[in-house]
Formats: sequence, structure tokens, C-alpha cells
Amino acid sequence: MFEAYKKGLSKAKDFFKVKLDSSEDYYENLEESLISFDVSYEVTNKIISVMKKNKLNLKDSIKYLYKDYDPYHNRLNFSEGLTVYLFVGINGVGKTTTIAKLANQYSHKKTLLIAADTFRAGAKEQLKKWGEELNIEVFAKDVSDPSAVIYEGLEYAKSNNFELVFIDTAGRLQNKEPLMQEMDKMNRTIYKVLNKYPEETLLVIDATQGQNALFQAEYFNEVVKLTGIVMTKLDGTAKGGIIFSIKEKVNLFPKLIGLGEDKEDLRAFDLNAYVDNMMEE
Ligand SMILES: Nc1nc2c(ncn2[C@@H]2O[C@H](COP(=O)(O)OP(=O)(O)O)[C@@H](O)[C@H]2O)c(=O)[nH]1
Ligand SMILES: [Mg+2]
Repeated sequence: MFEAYKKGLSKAKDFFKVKLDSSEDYYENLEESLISFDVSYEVTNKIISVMKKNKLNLKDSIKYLYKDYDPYHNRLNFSEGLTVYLFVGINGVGKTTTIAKLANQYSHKKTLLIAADTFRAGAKEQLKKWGEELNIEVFAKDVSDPSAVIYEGLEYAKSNNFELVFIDTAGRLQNKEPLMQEMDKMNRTIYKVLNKYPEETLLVIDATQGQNALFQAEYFNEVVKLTGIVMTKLDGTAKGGIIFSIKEKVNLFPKLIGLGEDKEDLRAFDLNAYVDNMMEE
């Protein structure tokens, strides 16, 4: 696991090292470095004041700041019987890929992938392709209403004793109201079939989008009740600090992080491993 972190976060680490090596006034440079690392101004100030007050180094200060963070609380939730995860987020952030990677990790469970991204051309086919590669069943239909696919897919999952269902959706950054209605409808549909809401509603965001990723987290947090975040493409950015800005805004750390394009490149988020591997001091 730590090897994957090390490899996946190497861009961030190189970036941070260079910045700090050139420091003259330590705290001033550190502040600048953290902000250019996409750590928000508020969090940067908190980190620096912990450093000064407790005479801790940078990594230990970050860990201290989040000492109440509970890795167990941050784990994925499962239920007896059928467990359902709804994946939301805008086009291209990595929802379908994340679903495939996660399904691959749970290949010992009877898993169904529901193709409820009825918006993007080729979305169903992409999921089906992953299904074939991983030997996991995919439920898809030629309809435009995602809730219609979800309804039938869940009925199918229920009557065939599936244990795990991942629902792939299309999230458009449209007006809040229609997006909220669409999310509500999906959730009501899930409730209608299963008499419960999904165990996880995971917002997938792309770390390479920086401030825009932060915006998406705030946006989706207002339209649907999120249980967690998946931060993808951390291997493609030097700005790993975005996760702290997001935590500050929506009070969620990622539950999962994407560290590459392969099906193995998805990891549970571990704060200590993250901090240890994202920067050199
Ligand atoms: N480097 C990298 N690429 C990723 C990661 N996750 C997804 N991708 C790529 O991002 C692109 C869009 O992913 P996709 O799953 O289709 O996004 P969706 O539109 O949200 O379903 C694909 O080319 C993926 O291979 C990641 O963690 N690292
Ligand atoms: Mg997709």
C-alpha cells in the first residue's frame, strides 16, 4: 500500500521539495508553498499556527491538526444482504473507472454494475467493456431516464441475490434545482425497491482540476447527501493539498484515492500515509 502511495504521489512530492529547498524565510515560503499546493488560505494558516505553537514539523503539524480524524469512520459502509453505492460527479472525473477498480477489489462478492449514465454517448458500452474484462455483470437499458434503469437494475439485483451494486450515473453541472431533482428521484427509486437509501453516495472528483474540484465538492454537497469522496488522478497532479481544502469546506476526507489508470490503482485513503508521501521536508 505504501509503495502505491509513494509512486502515485511522486509528482506532488517533487513539487513540494523544490519549493521548500528554495526557502529563505521559512514560514513565508512555507505559506506560499502550501497555497500553491492547493491548500486553502484558512487551512494553511491553521497548519502554520500549529507548527509555531507546538514546535512541530510540517508533517506532524498536519497530522496533529487532523488528530480526530478516524480512519475507521472513513471506511466504506456495508450492510448484510445487498449493499448499494451510488457514484456521482461530472463527466470525465473517473466514475466509471473507479467503479471498475472497486468492483475488481470486491470480486469475491456477487456484484452488479448498473449503467445509469444515460447521458453520455458510449457510457453503457464503457461499463460493459469493464464488466467483460473483470467478469462482472452489468445491467444496462436503452432508456433516457436513469431512475428507470436503476429501478429495473435493483429489482434484478434483489431477485438474483446480488451482494453489491454499484450505480454509475451522469452528473452534469447544470442548475442546482434540476440536478437536485434528478438525485432525489434516484434516491426515491432506490428506497422504493429496497426500502433503504444507498450505503454510500460517493462523489468522484478529479484532483487535477484543482479549485474546480473544490467547487464541485461544494456544489454536490448541496444537492445530495454525500457519504464520501473519491479523489482520482492524484498521480497526475503536484497539488495534493486540495484534499485539505475540501475537508475544510465539506468536512469530508476521501474514502478512496485514484493513483493511476490501471485497475489496481485505487487505494483506501490513509491520512498518515498520504501526508508522509505527498511532500518532502
Ligand atoms: N491517471 C489517472 N487517470 C484516471 C484515474 N481515474 C480515472 N482516470 C482516467 O480518466 C478518464 C475518465 O475516466 P471515466 O471513468 O471515463 O470518467 P467518468 O466520465 O466520470 O465516468 C479515463 O481515461 C480514465 O482512465 C486516476 O486515478 N489516475
Ligand atoms: Mg462514465
